[in-house]
Amino acid sequence: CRKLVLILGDQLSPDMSSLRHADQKRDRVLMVEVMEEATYVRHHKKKIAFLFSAMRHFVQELRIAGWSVDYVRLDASGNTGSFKGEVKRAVARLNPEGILLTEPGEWRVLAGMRSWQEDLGLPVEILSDQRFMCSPAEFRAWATGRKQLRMETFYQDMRRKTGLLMDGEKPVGGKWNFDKENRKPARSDLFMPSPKRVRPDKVTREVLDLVENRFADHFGSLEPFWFAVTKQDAEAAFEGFLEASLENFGTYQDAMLEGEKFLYHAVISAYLNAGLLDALTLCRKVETAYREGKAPLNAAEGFIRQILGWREYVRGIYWLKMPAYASENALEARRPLPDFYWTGKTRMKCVAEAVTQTIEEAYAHHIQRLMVTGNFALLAGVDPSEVHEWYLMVYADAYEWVELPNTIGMSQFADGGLLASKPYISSGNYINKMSDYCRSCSYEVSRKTGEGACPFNALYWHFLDRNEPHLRNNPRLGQPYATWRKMAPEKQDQYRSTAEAILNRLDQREEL
Ligand code: FAD
Ligand code: DLZ
Ligand code: SF4
Repeated sequence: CRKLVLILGDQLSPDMSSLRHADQKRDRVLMVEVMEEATYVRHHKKKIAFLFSAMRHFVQELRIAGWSVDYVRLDASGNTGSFKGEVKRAVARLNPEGILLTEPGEWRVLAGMRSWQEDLGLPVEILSDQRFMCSPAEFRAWATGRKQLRMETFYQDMRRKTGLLMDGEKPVGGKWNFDKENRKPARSDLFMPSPKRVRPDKVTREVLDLVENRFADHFGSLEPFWFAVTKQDAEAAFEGFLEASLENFGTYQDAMLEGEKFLYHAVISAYLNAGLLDALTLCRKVETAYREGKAPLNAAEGFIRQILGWREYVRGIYWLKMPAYASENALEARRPLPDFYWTGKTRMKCVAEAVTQTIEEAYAHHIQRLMVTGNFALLAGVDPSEVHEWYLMVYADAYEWVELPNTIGMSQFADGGLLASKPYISSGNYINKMSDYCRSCSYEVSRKTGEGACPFNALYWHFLDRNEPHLRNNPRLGQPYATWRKMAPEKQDQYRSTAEAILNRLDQREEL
């Protein structure tokens, strides 16, 4: 063949730049299931199953569209287990003139590819990934010379660039951001839509058997498995969201309810990140729903901000700051990740709910990740690299380019405030306001200190107290620090000793 076109497992779109630059008649596509990618962190079983099944379905589509494809299954004889090993074997087999691919999503993989040209003795052409609306180079140009790299400013520029929700030069509705309207707690008697569930076909069943056999000791439940694994089903899932959930998406974006794993969230991140859905298309559809009067502006703007704003922004930060970003630890947090992140066995109802549904679904919505599991880890001083590894492992949508800035920056403040203007911390009060978890928790949210008090309460003050040298000058923490300083010394000591007893339990690996 002329060129070997390597398609990675999260590049499952017929519009990939690599395919657009290839010649169907003369070039050959290569896709590989490799142990290295399945185990560089020991991914949730559902994530591996989703990706392998989506890859196998995508190959069928490519072949129908006329491409010749070499597809290497995980259990194929001779599978070397790595991208490089498989490319090497394919080069020996097919003798191509060169290799063509779209840039990978992770620094680790790109760093490996940089040596291929020399090692294989062939030209390796790496194209930019056109699925994103802002390239790493554009983001770097945007970032250059700025004192602060705030998402909000970036997002406004992206609105102007794409014209999404714009009336000429002005944002639709006269404001860029309707977040203030998006903080309502939900009620369990509201009608809750449920994401589209797809019954596993023969291809998926085969993959489920493979994963059960080869990855039995990985985290999470494999079944029931209901993810979409084709573009068609992923698009249907998104249409379901537009019809049933978008209307309430904004209003209840920060809400949490016991037993409600999805609320009004889209549950599409795994599809989007793997290439089954296209980001700009989703945003345009949501804008159309708003313009046709099918969704309020706070919902449409909120959704578009997540994708056009946050998703593009975190990717920009990732490529701007890697590789150093992965080992940032501005607050010098060193505690190991508590065992209950793996088991869900804790008396803290909010944490138990978030972890249990993560085990079951490889999914938790944003506010669970940020305000429950992320918040607890931050308050308890868990080593951010352990927190990062957990998030990368347990969610079906996790790839380092999106997970790392969300964890290191947004959730753990380990970059010292590059991404977030203040640490996302809260006491039990906020969780109680936004959820109904506390009602059935064995801790008492209104109790601040002593036996039976909600652990988030004392840990909150302990966090501020112990990190004062790092945080005292943060303007957004002025108020809590003022409250802390005004507090009676005996009260402060009660908080300190309650928090230390909790941290001690963690260190002794006792139940919490
Ligand atoms: P919805 O709430 O319906 O939002 C719609 C879409 O907006 C999402 O599908 C997603 O593509 C995008 N989006 C929303 N928030 C963010 C964000 N902060 N960053 C990037 N995109 C966003 N998202 C991932 O895709 N992969 C990850 O590995 C990941 N790790 C995270 C780790 C932590 C600690 C935190 C706090 C957040 C993380 N997120 C990650 C962001 C967010 O939680 C998920 O995108 C979201 O929960 C996915 O569910 P959904 O499709 O129902 O999203
Ligand atoms: C996540 C993942 C897994 C589990 N397995 C594979 C695989 O076998 N083959 C493949 O091409 N890609 C896989 N991936 C996705 C890659 O890890 C992803 O492409 C890189 O991390 C770059 O984002
Ligand atoms: Fe979580 Fe505290 Fe509420 Fe229990 S009381 S659910 S630990 S916030």
